[in-house]
Amino acid sequence: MRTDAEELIGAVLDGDRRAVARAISMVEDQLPGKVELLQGLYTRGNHTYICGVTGPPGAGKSTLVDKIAGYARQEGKQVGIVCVDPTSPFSGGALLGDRIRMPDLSTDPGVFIRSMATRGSRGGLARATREVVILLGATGVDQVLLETVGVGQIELDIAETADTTMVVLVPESGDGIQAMKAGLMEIGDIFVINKADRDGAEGLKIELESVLAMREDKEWVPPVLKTMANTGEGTTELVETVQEHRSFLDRSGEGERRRRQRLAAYVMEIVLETLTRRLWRESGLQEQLDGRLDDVMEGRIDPFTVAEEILTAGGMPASLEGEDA
Ligand SMILES: Nc1nc2c(ncn2[C@@H]2O[C@H](COP(=O)(O)OP(=O)(O)O)[C@@H](O)[C@H]2O)c(=O)[nH]1
Ligand SMILES: [Mg+2]
Repeated sequence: MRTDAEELIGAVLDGDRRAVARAISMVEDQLPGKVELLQGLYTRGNHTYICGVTGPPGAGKSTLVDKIAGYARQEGKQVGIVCVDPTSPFSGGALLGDRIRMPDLSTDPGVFIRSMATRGSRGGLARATREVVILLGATGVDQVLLETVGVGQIELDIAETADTTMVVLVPESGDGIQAMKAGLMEIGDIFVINKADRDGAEGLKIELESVLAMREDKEWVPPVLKTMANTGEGTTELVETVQEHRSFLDRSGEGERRRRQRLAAYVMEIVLETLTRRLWRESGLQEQLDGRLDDVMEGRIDPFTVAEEILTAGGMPASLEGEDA
């Protein structure tokens, strides 16, 4: 007899929309059975190509994603779209907004769109996003487009889930400088200057290109393209460039290298998270820490000694120095 989880896995693999929605809720709400579900789906979703689209709020990321997905649909390919916008002040607001801006796509059965709610811890958001991407990948889509706001470290962590990272900027005074500060120059494989109808697009292009020329990766020099997402101008070239990068990742081995690194980090994260949870919640060490905190506060004992006590109580070597552990 098939279990509930097996049934759900089967339905998600078939691309059954209601099953996909249910599976996503399981992942987002951390419901029981989530792990079994992801285990079943992982081997199918493993190699789905992920294109990240990141940049400041209002740069035109959603409009571009809509266009890119539209091209894939013209070729008869299915697409997954995941939008993460932690700067959105209303829970659920991002979904509505994207629905409004993606009127064709939200009713197209070949497109799976999901906006991530900003519930829970921000680290939890990165984790949930990664898992939703795995889920959508498993439905048999050709690619997953992952929109993130490139503003902080958590957002950069999410962006690292992608195979190709597209950085979207607009010609506004200081936008290039902001991008450099936010670490976007290091992570971008393709740079897009959107709203190229505005003044300063060419200047920003030259500025970006001079910074990118200093990057070490010689095999792929990130191109800088100009687009007007709302009219579609330049988006054909952009889609071609994304395709070129996708081919480059395959043929150079760079895609495999990135995936390997990502998966190692992912497994380590799962182990660490589980260990941490067990240690604090299930082994009574939280009480141990709480009981010692006053002493640390008042300078009667140092944090290192308390950490050693906790490790000993948890049955681990107490030494805080690395080598002999
Ligand atoms: N003038 C101009 N407006 C654009 C262009 N691309 C997008 N927009 C508009 O910019 C606003 C923000 O776009 P959106 O895709 O939601 O940005 P996001 O926050 O990066 O996802 C919307 O009103 C778009 O219609 C463009 O190339 N030129
Ligand atoms: Mg958006």
